[in-house]
Amino acid sequence: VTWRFALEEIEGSVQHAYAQALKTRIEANSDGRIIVDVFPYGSLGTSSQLTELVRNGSVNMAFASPGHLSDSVPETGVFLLHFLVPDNDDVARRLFTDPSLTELFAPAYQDGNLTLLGFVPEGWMAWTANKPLRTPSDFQGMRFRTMTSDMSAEAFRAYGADTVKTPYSKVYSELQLRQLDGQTNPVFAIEEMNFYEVQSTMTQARATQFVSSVVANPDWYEGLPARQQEWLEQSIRELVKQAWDIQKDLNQTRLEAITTDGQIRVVTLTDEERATFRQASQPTYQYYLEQNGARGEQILSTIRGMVETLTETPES
Ligand code: 6CS
Repeated sequence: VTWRFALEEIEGSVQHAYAQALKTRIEANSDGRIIVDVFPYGSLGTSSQLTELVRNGSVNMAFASPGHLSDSVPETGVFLLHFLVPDNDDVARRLFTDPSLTELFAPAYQDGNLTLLGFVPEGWMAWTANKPLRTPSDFQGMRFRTMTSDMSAEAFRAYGADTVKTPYSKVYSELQLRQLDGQTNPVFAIEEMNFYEVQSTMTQARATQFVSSVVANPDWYEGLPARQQEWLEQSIRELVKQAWDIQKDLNQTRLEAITTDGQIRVVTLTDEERATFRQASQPTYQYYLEQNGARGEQILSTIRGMVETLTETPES
């Protein structure tokens, strides 16, 4: 049996590393009875198109990042809110690898005709431009690329940016042609998509962690024999446990690769500067709640509660 799994990122990426890990586990857990065919980003289409391919059953599974998905599964827009998760690796790691997150979001994905298998973190998002971005006023009038959902854009409209929703594959050329002035992504992506060649400065704001989800076609998933479902779920659980360290290593290595010879300058925001952005981001929380009603309120308060508990109980 072959399972088809599509990625929103190219070979060598965090999603590719996750897919390789998942493939290895599924093939081992099933004793070779299942083969996972991995399709890196490229010929199959944009992130939103990949999600459609899952919905119509052309592929069985894919990564679906809230940055693109939150137009069709609006509850996932919570992951695009800035400063919801503190600048604390220990808290972020435990939050984004907590299996209860999957339960929390499963009904929302179901309504969007997708089965949610799990969430994985991919690293803190940096903001790139041809200048440092130290205050919201630095965003005024900037043509700033975001992922393609409304909530992705809203988070930067709150700072005064002139946001542009662009598929991942088009970002490099539009930055190069100066049709875009800036964009946001984790460091590994800034390296492998070569954005560092066409942007002078990377501002580390640690306002959001990039999170993706693994989704499956509901009919395909429901039709799997019970033990195949168990192999899949077990493999996902094992992947999620390893995910934080995988992305952390890759982001660190790529940071060194693009900064050692000064290809891109790194600016790290101070606590005061982050506080100004935090203030400016407040209306986006209201926007999220307006879009998502009672379920949105429950999701937001659950995540806030988890953050609070994790912050009060640091891992020994
Ligand atoms: O910026 C984007 O569109 C993409 N960035 C990453 C790191 N993964 C997938 C997503 O489509």
